[in-house]
Amino acid sequence: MTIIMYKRPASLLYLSILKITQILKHQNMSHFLKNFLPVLVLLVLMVSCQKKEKETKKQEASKDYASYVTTGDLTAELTAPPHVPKPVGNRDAKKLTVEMEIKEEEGEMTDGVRYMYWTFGGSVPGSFIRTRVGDEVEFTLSNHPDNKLPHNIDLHAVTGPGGGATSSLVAPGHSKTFNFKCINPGLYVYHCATAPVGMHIANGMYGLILVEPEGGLPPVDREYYVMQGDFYTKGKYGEQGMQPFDMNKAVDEHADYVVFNGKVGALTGDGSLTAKVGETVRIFMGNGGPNLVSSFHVIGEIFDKVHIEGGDLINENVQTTLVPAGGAAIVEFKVDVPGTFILVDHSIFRAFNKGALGMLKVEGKENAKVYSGTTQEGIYQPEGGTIQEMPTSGKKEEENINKSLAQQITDGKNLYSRTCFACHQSEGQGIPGAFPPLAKADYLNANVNRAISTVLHGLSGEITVNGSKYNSVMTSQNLTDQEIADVLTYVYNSWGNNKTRVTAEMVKTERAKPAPKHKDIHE
Ligand code: HEC
Ligand SMILES: [Cu+2]
Repeated sequence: MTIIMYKRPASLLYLSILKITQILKHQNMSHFLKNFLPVLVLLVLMVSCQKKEKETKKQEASKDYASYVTTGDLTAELTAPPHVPKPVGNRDAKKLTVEMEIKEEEGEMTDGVRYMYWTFGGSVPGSFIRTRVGDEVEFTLSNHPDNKLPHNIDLHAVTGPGGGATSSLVAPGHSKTFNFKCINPGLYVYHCATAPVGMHIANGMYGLILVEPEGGLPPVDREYYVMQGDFYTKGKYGEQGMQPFDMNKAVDEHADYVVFNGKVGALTGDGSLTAKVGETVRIFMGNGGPNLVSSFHVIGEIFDKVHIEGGDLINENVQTTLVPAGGAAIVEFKVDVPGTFILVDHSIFRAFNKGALGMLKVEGKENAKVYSGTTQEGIYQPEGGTIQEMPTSGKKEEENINKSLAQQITDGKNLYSRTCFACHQSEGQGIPGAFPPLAKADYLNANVNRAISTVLHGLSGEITVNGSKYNSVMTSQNLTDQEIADVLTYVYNSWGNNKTRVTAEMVKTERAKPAPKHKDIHE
């Protein structure tokens, strides 16, 4: 009988019922009993056995950690992001002392933008806490005497009223101690739950607590702590100076900043995460909210494993994982090739316009089998063979060689509004944290050959423009010498720049030089 071949009892049962009803229509009852009753009995037995097996498994998983006996004491190591404390390994469950201090501290949201952060342990997100199932945590929450407000803590790893919030409300200059048992393994968010709760969270009062299973999580080469949060300021994104929290925007869920680890660029440049080719990276990814859900993605990587929502269930081969506000996920992946891998909230305007962008820099040997970069670039001629040359060479150049300055500026302006405008913006003002300004730009005015080279070959790596750091990628612009001369002449003769005139000859000289080497960027 073919149905026996199906492995899953549920579908088996369903198929047999189908079969049986079919047979009943055509044959008499005694025939049915003789042939199919034994099969049916067998099936029912199989299904009930499976059910029992499941139940015992479930019991094992929730082994009664509520009454699990601890051996010895330990003071928890707390770390600031992106670092995490040492794995628990196979240590026994212990009485674990956690001491955390709340600090209200001014910090930098992005270049020139100050923000008053409220923090657990002096960082956003707050200190990472690492425990194991069965640990009995003695948690002391201190509110620094310089702080202005009372605070408390609600840990999602706690089984008890308010997740600890009701026991931990503490005024400035005081401390509170409460105890809880880690009963369920998983990665959990903690946050302040003092009214107005949304405001305390919006100011950075969240972090992660990991409860490892017995024996610990499987070892990996690198572990990192990343947490997303959305921020609401009186001024728009990038508006300079001290920016107070904006309650109306928060209620409307109109975030000005969506960032990893508390500020724009926390995980770029010197803050980038690092790894070597061949290593396995584990990211403990949380989302403090207060409002937005994260579509967490690493450009150029696939998560080999995701502990969905920070729980036991593991999904494999995942491109983007959803991390809810007040939720978490553990993602793991092996890095196979070198390059810069970009961490984003794939609600993508948040990444490129609101700050939700980080970097993982991987060093090591190329592996052309896995990824080989551009292997060929050819001339594409959709109209057939009429265009016989690369557009940069020959006649076209000669035709335009005697343009007046005014003509160059007009043509350059035209070109600018077609190609550069999308990133550098209409008045060359750029976008803070993403695209450097070309208006009154010291970097541009300092070196014309460098500017020509940028448009010719593209640019990546850290640069400083008008005192602000940029660490992003400009792709090479496929333009002729004359076009590059025109667009740069337009830029140099606009918005307070130094009125340099760039000629096609200058671009030609620059093109003849070898192109600068760029780090490989996987997008
Ligand atoms: C897709 C977005 C994008 C486009 C289109 C683009 N750029 Fe850029 N540009 C950038 C980024 C990003 C950087 C900074 C790269 C870095 O961080 O290393 C940059 C840097 C520059 C710089 C050097 C920094 C400065 O502020 O002086 C110049 C000059 C420049 N671009 C000119 C141009 C011109 C001219 C065009 C149009 C022909 C253009 N760019 C088109 C993204 C872009
Ligand atoms: Cu608080």
